[in-house]
Amino acid sequence: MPWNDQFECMPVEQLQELQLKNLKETLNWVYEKIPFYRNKFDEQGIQPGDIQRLEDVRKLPVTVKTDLRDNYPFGLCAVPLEEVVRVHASSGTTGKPITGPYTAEDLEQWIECMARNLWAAGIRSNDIVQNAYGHGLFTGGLGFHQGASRIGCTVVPTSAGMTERQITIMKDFGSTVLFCTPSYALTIAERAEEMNIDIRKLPLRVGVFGAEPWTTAMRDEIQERMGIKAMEAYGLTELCGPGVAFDCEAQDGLHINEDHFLAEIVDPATLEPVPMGESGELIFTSLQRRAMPMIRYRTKDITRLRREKCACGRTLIKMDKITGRSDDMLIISGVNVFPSQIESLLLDVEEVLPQYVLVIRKKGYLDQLSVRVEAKPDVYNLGAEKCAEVEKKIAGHIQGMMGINVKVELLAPKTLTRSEGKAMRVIDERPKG
Ligand code: DLL
Repeated sequence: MPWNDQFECMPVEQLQELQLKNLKETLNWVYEKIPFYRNKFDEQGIQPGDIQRLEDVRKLPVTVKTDLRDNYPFGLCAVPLEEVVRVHASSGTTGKPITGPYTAEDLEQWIECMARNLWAAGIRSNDIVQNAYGHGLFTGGLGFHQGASRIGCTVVPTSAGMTERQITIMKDFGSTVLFCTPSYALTIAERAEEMNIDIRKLPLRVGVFGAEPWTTAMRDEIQERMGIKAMEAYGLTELCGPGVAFDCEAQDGLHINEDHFLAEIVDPATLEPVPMGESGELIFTSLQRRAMPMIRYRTKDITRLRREKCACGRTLIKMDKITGRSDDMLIISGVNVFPSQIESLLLDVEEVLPQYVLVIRKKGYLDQLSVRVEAKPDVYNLGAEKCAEVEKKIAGHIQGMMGINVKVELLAPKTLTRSEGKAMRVIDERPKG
């Protein structure tokens, strides 16, 4: 049974009616309260009243990250700060952070979305949950904390980092659930092996991972090494944080909390809608938020939507695992390449560890990709000849599967920095500008 079957299992037609009602209210709200949206709508000659069907949302202008940066910190906030009870922020890699202000009601909705997510992962009030997402401005720590508290779990807010202590606490407290990024889960698994602690023998039984792209191969690896079920959370600061979409026991796509977020998929180049089931960029419109609703926000995340009956009984639309971000897409010898495709292939190679980075350089006019991946210790110890053989095998595998030539460099185990949060998988050494 879902956390909230009224909304999670609502007949689709009824759900869409609700979405339309909330969309209209949100558009009136932003038009009245936020000059940025009013001006943009006016420029396009569009009024909230022109939106009469859900599809009409396509008539509205899109919003992008730079709009948030340009209006930093509170230019897109619809309410006076005295009605704001929390502000989160995401640093991003460049420039000013973007902010996420919440009214008390927004916070309440976020907690509801997170409770649905964690409940779907099978988490109940008797669980001891170790929350190793970064606590602070990042939405992961507090988002998961509040959701688990709502269910009534025993929450242990370890935050990210101090990996040995994470493992000691996991063992001493008997944690049954772990929250962190998938890359940090691997770091924890590796450190535990070095400490001679077999996580598979501990009470830990489920993890809820997210905040960065990860493949199903990575999911299998974590499940296997930790002896747990690896469930997923998806979200972004701009919309609330985690809790936008989540997977259920079927582990076959992520249900979007559609009563809160209206999803579209467009072609990132033309912004035209793609047919249902085809891949493109995910765009979201907030349907219930008050402090900072987003209208047609371009996530840059690439996925596809599926409206289908799910074994779990939820009617909420599903999205596939994110395959990458449109700004992460590399074009190598004319082939579009997402880091996640390389990850899937690397995780199939038994001689290497799931620790890798991709380095892009410019050679003449062409982009060149190097794959740096750590060898397993016993393979590395066999010497240079063996390593060269494995490098050749991986390069051949990538050539065969993706049709691109890459340079593969096998590294000594433990060469790459271990992740405690969002892993850095791509190093772009191409000249800027
Ligand atoms: O990462 C919120 C979050 C926290 C989600 C904890 C899940 C768990 P931001 O820091 O604003 O928010 O980053 C948002 O991270 O646009 C995606 O590119 C990526 N991302 C988040 N979840 C997933 C996921 C949080 N499950 C950006 N799979 C998003 C792939 C994800 N990418």
